[in-house]
Amino acid sequence: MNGMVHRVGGGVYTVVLESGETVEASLRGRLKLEQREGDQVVIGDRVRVEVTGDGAQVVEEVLPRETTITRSRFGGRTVKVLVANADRLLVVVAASQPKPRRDLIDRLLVVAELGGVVPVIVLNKMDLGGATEVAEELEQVYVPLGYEVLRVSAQAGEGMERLSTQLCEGIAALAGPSGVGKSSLVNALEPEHELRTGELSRKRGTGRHTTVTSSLIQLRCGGLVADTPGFSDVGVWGVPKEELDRCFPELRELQSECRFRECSHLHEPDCAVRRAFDDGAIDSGRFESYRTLYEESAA
Ligand SMILES: Nc1nc2c(ncn2[C@@H]2O[C@H](COP(=O)(O)OP(=O)(O)OP(=O)(O)O)[C@@H](O)[C@H]2O)c(=O)[nH]1
Ligand SMILES: [Mg+2]
Ligand SMILES: [Zn+2]
Repeated sequence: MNGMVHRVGGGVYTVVLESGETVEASLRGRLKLEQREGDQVVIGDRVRVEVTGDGAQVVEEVLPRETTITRSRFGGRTVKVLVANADRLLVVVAASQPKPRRDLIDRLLVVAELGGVVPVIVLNKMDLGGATEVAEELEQVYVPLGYEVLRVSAQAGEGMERLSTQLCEGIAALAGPSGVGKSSLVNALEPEHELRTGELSRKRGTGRHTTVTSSLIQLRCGGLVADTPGFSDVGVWGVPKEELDRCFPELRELQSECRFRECSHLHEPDCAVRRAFDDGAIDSGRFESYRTLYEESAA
């Protein structure tokens, strides 16, 4: 019978079957081998589970993934799928404590674009001082690109209505640095899940990696949400350089007007992107993110 992996840990795969039943399964030998080679079975994977002669549940097959959310560590040379088949990636940042990092937002937006997942920027901790200015700055940059920016506060309960439209349908994954309130947002929406939330480090104002494993949480409102451990090193290892511009909406729409088809938009003549940049039509932080990722990505 087919089902979806909701939790992975210690070689045990918790699978919710189409019948609604939850089973704990192990992997078939062949899949274990692939696992060792780096292609892991992850939460959100649709799998076929069979019962063996002695009554054990075994994952026999992983069905093709529709979307992926990957993580490649900054500077690292491996790519790991974090969540399969997600519909949305909620890029969660805090208005402050910790302050949002534009470069990290851009990296996560690229991860979403690459994996075929719709990104939504969630700005939490709107209850803190100075939050409105931070929100306006982010909205000014990202809304014209077609990205939604949700202002929320897990603490004050602000924006929960709009957050629920993102979380209560299909599969959504929460990603962002430690301490921005990813787990707190799920608790604010449905307290019964009692996700562990953490204190911020007083010295650095950063989170302390309270969530350590990812799992899919079945929300009462109907959606599935993947709460992932916070991370702030997102690389794009494995992304061919010439595919990077299609991950930036403002570059994507101009690239066909460049003289060269494989224009890097960094030094070629007659480049529509550079022209737009010089005219002030492309945000400099965004262009900087593109340049940095271009230099980092595979040849
Ligand atoms: N002021 C304020 N604090 C919040 C808000 N949401 C979360 N926090 C606090 O931020 C801290 C971190 O919250 P978590 O929910 O554990 O953060 P996380 O993003 O899940 O962190 P990791 O699991 O480490 O990745 C906790 O002390 C929360 O109480 C908010 O809307 N406003
Ligand atoms: Mg957490
Ligand atoms: Zn160009």
